[in-house]
Amino acid sequence: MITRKDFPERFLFGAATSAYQIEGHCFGGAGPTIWDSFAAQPGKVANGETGGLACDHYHRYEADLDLLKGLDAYRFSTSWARVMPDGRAVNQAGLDFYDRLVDAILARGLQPFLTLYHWDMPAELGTRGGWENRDVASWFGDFSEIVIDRIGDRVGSTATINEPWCVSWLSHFLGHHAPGKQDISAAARAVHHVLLAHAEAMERLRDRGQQNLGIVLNFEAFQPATPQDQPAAARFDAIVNRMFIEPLKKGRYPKPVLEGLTPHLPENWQDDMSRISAPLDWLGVNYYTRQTISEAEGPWPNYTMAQTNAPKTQMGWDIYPEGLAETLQMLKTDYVEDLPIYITENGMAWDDTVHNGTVDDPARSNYLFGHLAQVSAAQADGANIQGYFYWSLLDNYEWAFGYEKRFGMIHVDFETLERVPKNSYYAFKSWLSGQ
Ligand code: IFM
Repeated sequence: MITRKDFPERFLFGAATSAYQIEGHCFGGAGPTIWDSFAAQPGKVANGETGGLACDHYHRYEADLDLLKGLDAYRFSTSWARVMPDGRAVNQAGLDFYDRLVDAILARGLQPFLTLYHWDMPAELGTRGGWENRDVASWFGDFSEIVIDRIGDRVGSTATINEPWCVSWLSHFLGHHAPGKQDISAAARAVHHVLLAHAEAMERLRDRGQQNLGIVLNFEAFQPATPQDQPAAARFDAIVNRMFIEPLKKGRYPKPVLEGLTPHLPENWQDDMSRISAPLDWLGVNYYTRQTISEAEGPWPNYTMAQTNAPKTQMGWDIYPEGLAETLQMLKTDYVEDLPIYITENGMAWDDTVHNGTVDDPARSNYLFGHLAQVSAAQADGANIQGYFYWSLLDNYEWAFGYEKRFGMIHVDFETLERVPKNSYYAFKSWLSGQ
């Protein structure tokens, strides 16, 4: 088994969360988000649950951050609807919260890794077209400036947007996330506008002298179910893995993406590509699983996911650690060369239960150390990886799955809000301390 010593001394180990998933959105003057609107529609979210109370981290953040002692860094996000409840006016109490939070992170010797947007768009902006409206770039630019003006002096690193694929494709084409559309034109516009909003925020933050700016993308390993399914697998790869990194690093959409999206992209989209491909200081990589792809009937992109016999998480996702090294190798070769990479999310959900004050979750420890071994292998192959964040610190609101899926290293009882560190948490901490 690998040890802490297999990683460079300055390599950062941390845990990640996001605002809407843990804070409790009914506190502190936060406005409704697109997720509140989505959850109010019957059948969209398990039990119609929202992030209204979540883990009550808004009130319990000091004790939650204590649990991170022994790690190097903490990745968190700022809720757009907490800072700008109606998308326009600023809620000072929201900024005050993030001000206190950053100080509390630093007080524990942790490096704060900020993600500006992790899916909590104000509902009011959603009614004005959300990510389909080109104006979202300036709305997001305003929000980014307001946050950075308040806490930018103390965050070591800033990501603009978490998982553009989820913000656009999963939410506007597949319909699984807010706003729940299944419309290729809406999806194409959202894809492009997420990138444009990223570009706008990068420009505004650079103008303010903010350093260490990046973006967080999700990637999935993949294989064709049979050799005949290779073209379908290539379409999957283009949409899931390359639709954002290629514009960001090469200023163009992948060809298989254009085959489907060209008629639906906003007019004159080409004119935005030089802004979108402005340099990044680092890239965040979120990796969880591998998909097995088959051809499907129907219109582009006509692929489907096949079932496999691989071991699975509570989400039903295949456990395939090697895919992380494969992804990192692909990124290095095809896109980023030496650009610093952080693994900004990696983790698994399991149906964890507390027995006599203990949560025994060997599957999660195996998942964690299995993936860390792949990070180490990718480093040995020359990938410039500078840190790893486990997803997630706490069990939390898993979006359309409500509170049923448990990704945390810390168990949360959603009735009493009691926290119980799982055995994987103790395993990670003792591994970090070299024991
Ligand atoms: O919980 C999510 C997170 O918000 C974004 N990345 C994937 C995680 C697990 O589904």
